[in-house]
Amino acid sequence: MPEITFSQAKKFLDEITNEDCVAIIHHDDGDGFCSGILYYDWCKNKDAKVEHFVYSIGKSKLRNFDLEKFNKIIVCDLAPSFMAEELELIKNKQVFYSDHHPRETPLPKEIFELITTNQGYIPSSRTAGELTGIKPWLALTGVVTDSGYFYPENQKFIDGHLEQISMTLDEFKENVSSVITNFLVYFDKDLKRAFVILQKLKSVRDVGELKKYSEPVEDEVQKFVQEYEAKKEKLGDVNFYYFEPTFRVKAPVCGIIGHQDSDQIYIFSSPKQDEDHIGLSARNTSQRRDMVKLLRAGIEGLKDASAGGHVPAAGGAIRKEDLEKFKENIRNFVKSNSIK
Ligand SMILES: [Mn+2]
Repeated sequence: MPEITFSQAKKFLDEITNEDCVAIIHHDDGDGFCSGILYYDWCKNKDAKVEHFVYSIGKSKLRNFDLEKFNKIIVCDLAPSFMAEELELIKNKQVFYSDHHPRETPLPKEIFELITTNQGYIPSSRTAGELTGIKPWLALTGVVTDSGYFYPENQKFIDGHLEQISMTLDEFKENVSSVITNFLVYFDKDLKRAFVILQKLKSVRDVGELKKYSEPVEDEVQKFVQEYEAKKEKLGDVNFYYFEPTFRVKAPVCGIIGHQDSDQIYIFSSPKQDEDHIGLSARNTSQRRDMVKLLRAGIEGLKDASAGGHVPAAGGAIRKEDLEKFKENIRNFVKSNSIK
């Protein structure tokens, strides 16, 4: 029985009792944390034994989680393309799988799967909020951190939830969702602790307590955004920006600068956590250049390098010592492949 309906998912949750031992496995971003906490709270309210596991795509492995003692497992906000094979390991438990990413890979048929993609872009926290009814403000946080407001199918959900707490979307972004996004960046190396702190917040007013963590992260984002103009390097028509942040703020920095001018071509780069490599993010929203082709040209002939993604946004990595060669490759490529 693979696919289940909303009411069957609700039944799965309703049937959790104090005899159950439930593992919640959730993605490591805002939507993953918020949905994970809602299911965690649900199980606690049912007096079940419950533990959570943070799953980082590309890093975590299900076989490294000690899942032996659990009879029920809830997986949320994790794309099946990363998880399907691993789920074979737990298919003999009662697994409820809830996710909103495109389903290219079928899951083992034993797993109860609530599919929401046919309703549009429904972040996992919205589903968790609608199933559990717990902490509506946290469900809203997950939706907003996952940019759910770009999709009209979430309009009613968002407006209704904002009304409950008498906030506008902009106020909510500034005082709640971006605080929580930055708070998660602050605890990047200790996400278990982040879960404990976030789970304890009882109301949206308590989010202010997280500002002591989010502010240093926000300051760093602003610092690198401001330094961009002075520190960027022109490689032909490509704006190349290398920076070394303390916190993992590359994504928000790219996001802010990359949206300032959709016609510009950007390559952002900063050291990866392993310190031996440099991570690359290429952006050109107007798609004048193909960012995958650009990065692939950049890594040509470089050892231990990778590049991939989509035309407007691609990512990759090179060894630290190859940075100058990479830049030279980009210069040569754009010289011989000029665009209007
Ligand atoms: Mn996610």
